[in-house]
Amino acid sequence: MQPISRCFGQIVTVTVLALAGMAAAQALELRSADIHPKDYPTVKAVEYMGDVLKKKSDGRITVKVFSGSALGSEDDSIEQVKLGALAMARVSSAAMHNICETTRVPSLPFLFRSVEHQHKVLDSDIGKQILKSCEDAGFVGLAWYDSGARSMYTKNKPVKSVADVKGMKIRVQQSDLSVAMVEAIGANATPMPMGEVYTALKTGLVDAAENNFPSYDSGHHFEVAKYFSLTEHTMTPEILVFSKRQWDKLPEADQKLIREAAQESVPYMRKLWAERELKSRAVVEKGGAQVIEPDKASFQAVMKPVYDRFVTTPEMKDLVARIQAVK
Ligand code: GTR
Repeated sequence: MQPISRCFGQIVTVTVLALAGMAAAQALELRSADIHPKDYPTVKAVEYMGDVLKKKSDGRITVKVFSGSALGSEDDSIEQVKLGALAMARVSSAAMHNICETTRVPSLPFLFRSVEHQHKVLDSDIGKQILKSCEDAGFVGLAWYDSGARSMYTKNKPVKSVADVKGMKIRVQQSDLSVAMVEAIGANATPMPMGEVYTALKTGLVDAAENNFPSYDSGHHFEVAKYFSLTEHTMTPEILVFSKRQWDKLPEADQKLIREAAQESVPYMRKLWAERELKSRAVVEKGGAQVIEPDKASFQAVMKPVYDRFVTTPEMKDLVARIQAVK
């Protein structure tokens, strides 16, 4: 028989170990992927969300962002999120187009009249409905982030109207809608991940690409395609998605904290975004890019086939009508 004192010591040790084990089990590190570099507004916004979450959970829940494509392309990280191997991914909502179809709506060409219009829509029930629509596909939509407007940039000649892009090979995001937009303007679409665009432009695999000023800058695309034509043909927002597989294992209280923290990062992101757009425009112009004011109406005039092809279900039609009605 063990002396009583030794027995007691063992009980204390076991209890301490058990408590430590419980604390460790509750500590939660959420891993998130982003293709953009560390200083990009999307990366900073998710890190900010992590700071908020850490505070709200007394240090228990943290976020680690893997930036700069450390976990692969956007399609790779979406796959990981779906499988539950990764908690979150910040991607362009275009990367979700073929996964949950209502995410196509905010990308429809010339749908938003302004940034204010877009913010109003995404902050409303419409934005929430679209975020929610990805759950059946395995993704909890947490937040919309800004991405400004996307414009065409070309290597060999400036684009002043839609006639100038006829027959051009244009890189697009890997989405049917992005392909359709380029077909509508009479050009040939080449879908590929963002990480391949610089080389594709440089080697002449494509004649053009389209994006916002910050990506045109951070991807160094301005060095190989210097004519930036302000077509502003789509305002595809960024989206932050959470793995439904991981989500369903979390206590409701934690789900609530995560949602709140994601929402709190939105105004912060918008501020960073507005600053970054101006900064990137200055950087690319200094680096030799020529910014052109094209005939935007000529692009808008040919987009009807895109609406006809993608706005087909009653839900899609209703969403578009409600967005257009937002003042
Ligand atoms: C950027 C967006 C990225 C990525 C990229 C692209 O504006 O932030 O998530 O989708 O465009 O064109 O692939």
